[in-house]
Amino acid sequence: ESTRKKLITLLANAKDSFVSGQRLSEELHISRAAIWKHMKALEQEGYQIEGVSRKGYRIVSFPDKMSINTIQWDLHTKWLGQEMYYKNQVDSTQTIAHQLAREGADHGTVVVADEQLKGRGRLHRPWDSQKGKGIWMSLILRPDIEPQRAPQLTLASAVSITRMLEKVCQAEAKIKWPNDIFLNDRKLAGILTEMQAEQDLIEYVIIGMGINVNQVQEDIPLSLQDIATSVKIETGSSFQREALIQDVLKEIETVYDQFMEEGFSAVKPYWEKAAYRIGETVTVKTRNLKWDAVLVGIQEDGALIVEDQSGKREILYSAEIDWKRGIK
Ligand code: BTX
Repeated sequence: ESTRKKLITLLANAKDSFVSGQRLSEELHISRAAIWKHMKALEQEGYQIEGVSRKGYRIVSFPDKMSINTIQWDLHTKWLGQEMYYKNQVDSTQTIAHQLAREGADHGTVVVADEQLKGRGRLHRPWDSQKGKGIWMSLILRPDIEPQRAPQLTLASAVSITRMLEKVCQAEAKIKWPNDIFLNDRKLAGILTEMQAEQDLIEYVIIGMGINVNQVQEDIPLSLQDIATSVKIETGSSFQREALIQDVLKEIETVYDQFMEEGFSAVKPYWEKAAYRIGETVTVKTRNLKWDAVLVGIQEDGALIVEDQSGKREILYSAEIDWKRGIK
């Protein structure tokens, strides 16, 4: 498995040039016959490989379908996603991640699916997870922090997603507290953080993220036509989902490490830079109440600060924000 990964890395790094069989065999410490067998296996996986005698091998095209190989060959993380599960079709990557975590999966384990049949958001709301179009992924984390700080990981992950979108897609996305990513006023991505904890100890946290990537307008379900969007719809370009996954995992790892070392205050400025509708009046909904208030920002611990017409400030740890356009 790791030889396969090294092989793909060598070939992928050479781009369009050929890599000689001799060089592959020296670097991987395997025979020429073994290399040939690996090439056949890669072709089975959907890689198109050209082999020319005396020149060597090169990758002509990567598989359309995502695979662990194509995600991991250019993944430059230290711990996040080094252990990875890829599934064609699942009910929800969250469910699989919970199961793996219960069975003892390592901190940093990642579950990716091409399609979810029962993708879910908060409060059991459904998350549309069409086959082949988006990133449907769950991360297993085992942070040594108090359980009440887990929501800060949602904010940190949101920051990471906006950074990836800016770098890779040149798209300036905004974060709607606490867990949504918006692009041009429509929902592009969502984060679902779930936790297993006992008193003061986090056993594990699952960060689920759904990012709409290559949907065109007709792919968006009727009920979401006015509220959802994709990178493709907004930028006009398609993106290889693997590349986005590689980058977002790298961003999350960087932000997470900083968060663990320096606390949430290290993440807060980045969050503020990407925050949506700060200073504007929105409708705030809690379990029993609904009122208009100005979004002031977040506290040092990530809680939301809102201010009503009389100037009275309130700190919210769990709430929904809405605005007149009727989003959500
Ligand atoms: P949320 O509760 O904030 O948002 C859910 C709401 O968003 C839905 O009620 C609907 O209005 C809208 N919605 C549904 N699907 C989409 C979509 N594809 N794009 C835009 N808007 C949509 C947000 O919850 C958190 C979603 C996390 C999804 C990931 S995917 C990987 C992992 N597995 C899983 O089952 N959930 C997470």
